Amino acid sequence: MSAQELFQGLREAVVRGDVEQAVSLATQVVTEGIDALAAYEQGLRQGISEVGEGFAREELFLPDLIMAADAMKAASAVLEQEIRRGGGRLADRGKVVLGTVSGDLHDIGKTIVATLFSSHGFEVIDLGVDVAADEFVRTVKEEQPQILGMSSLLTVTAKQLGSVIEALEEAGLRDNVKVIVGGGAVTEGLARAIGADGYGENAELGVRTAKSLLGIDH
Ligand code: B1M
Repeated sequence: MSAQELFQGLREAVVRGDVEQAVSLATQVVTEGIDALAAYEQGLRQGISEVGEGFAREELFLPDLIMAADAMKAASAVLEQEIRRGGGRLADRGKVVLGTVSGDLHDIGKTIVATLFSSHGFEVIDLGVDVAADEFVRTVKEEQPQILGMSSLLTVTAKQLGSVIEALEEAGLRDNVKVIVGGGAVTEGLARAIGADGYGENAELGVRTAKSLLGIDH
């Protein structure tokens, strides 16, 4: 199977919510030495986006979303090992605290962002999902990361991003850390409006933005 056929197969497996097929194709990507990040973006991510669109059009329902997410997570776990593999050899680039904001339980995108940061040599503290502003602030105070990364997929929770930045300001910590935001509910304009330092349209661009803010070229 060519790389494109594998990507297409991954996309379809996510749409069908076929965990077994998704894992089998992801394993094939790894064993055949195909670019795992490309398989993630052009295969899995395309599939889950299609499912999201079907859900928005009310052609698909919550159980479809859950099955697709299960297939995506299972196959991602296989690809993530490969994406992370290069990272061990890199110099220590600094510390990143990551999480999905309060009220939001979506973790697939945030997890790939965590994987990519670690593959680029960063130490990652992943706080998970539904992270309250005071937990972000407490962790920034205790861990003193160079980067705070936040994800938001729901329009109703996007305002939390700005609340965390305000809470950092109130705690006198805002100048100690660069804040990067991303996720389906976030745009570059929103990032600018709430005073974030950077925005990642996808995981790769998020990490690239973080590195450029820290003055790391590549
Ligand atoms: Co929900 N969901 N969901 N969902 N879900 C969306 C987000 C939605 C757009 C679907 C739709 O209507 N089209 C919609 C939100 C509408 C809105 O607010 N605008 C929605 C809804 C409504 C809901 C519920 C309310 C449904 C309900 O219960 N009636 C509910 C909310 C639960 C909650 O959070 N409180 C809900 C639940 C779920 C599931 C649990 C079933 C499941 C999540 C499983 C999980 O994450 N463990 C789920 C899923 C799978 C989706 C869709 C289909 C896919 C999300 C995803 O994983 N995308 C989604 C539709 C869509 O996004 N098209 C949808 C793939 C992932 C790789 O992309 O997370 O965007 P993403 O991450 C990207 C970039 O954005 C970027 O990099 C990643 C990789 O390139 N990025 C960053 C992300 N974070 C970043 C941080 C950075 C930088 C880049 O720097 C720090």
